[in-house]
Amino acid sequence: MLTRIDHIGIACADLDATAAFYRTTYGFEVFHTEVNEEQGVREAMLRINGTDDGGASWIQLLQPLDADSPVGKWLAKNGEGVHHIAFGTADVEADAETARQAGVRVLYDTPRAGSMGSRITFLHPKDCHGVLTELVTAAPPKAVEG
Ligand code: CMX
Ligand code: CO
Repeated sequence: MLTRIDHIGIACADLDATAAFYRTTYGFEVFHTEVNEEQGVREAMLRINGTDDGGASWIQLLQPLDADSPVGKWLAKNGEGVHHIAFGTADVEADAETARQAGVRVLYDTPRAGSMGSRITFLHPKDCHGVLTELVTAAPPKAVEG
């Protein structure tokens, strides 16, 4: 079951400059940055709010690692802007299968690595009324040691 807006993915040309805009204009701080080679991005996660499923909603700023990556191609065509939306779920495989059964193309046979240890897949934008849609299961909270 999809239970939150997990994040909105925003394609940008300069990650640091865009993160500075979000800090100066809205007061949103960068919570986490990482490079995801498989997805072809350097990214910054800005935590906006917690959600009543125990997760959170984020802004995901995305700078392409190269021009041939999904975000690189999209930026060249459209310029900066909203690239995708992501819904959160406790079970990305089950929700991907529900979408598949509904006739939507799911881009990956099995979920791949996303931000902060999450598992992600994507639904084809042409099957989603023009919106590239990601499904995300967040990593479990780390067990408290000691
Ligand atoms: N939103 C809406 N439509 C999109 C789109 C997007 N983000 N990206 C592509 N499209 C549309 C294009 O406009 C094009 O439409 P037309 O044929 O009408 O012009 C069509 O889809 C095909 O686009 P393309 O430029 O030829 O791109 P590809 O088919 O090579 O790739 C896609 C499209 C969705 C398969 C690819 O972007 C992909 O695999 N995305 C998933 C991975 C990803 O986006 N990773 C980065 C984010 C990582 C993260 O969130 O962690
Ligand atoms: Co995303």
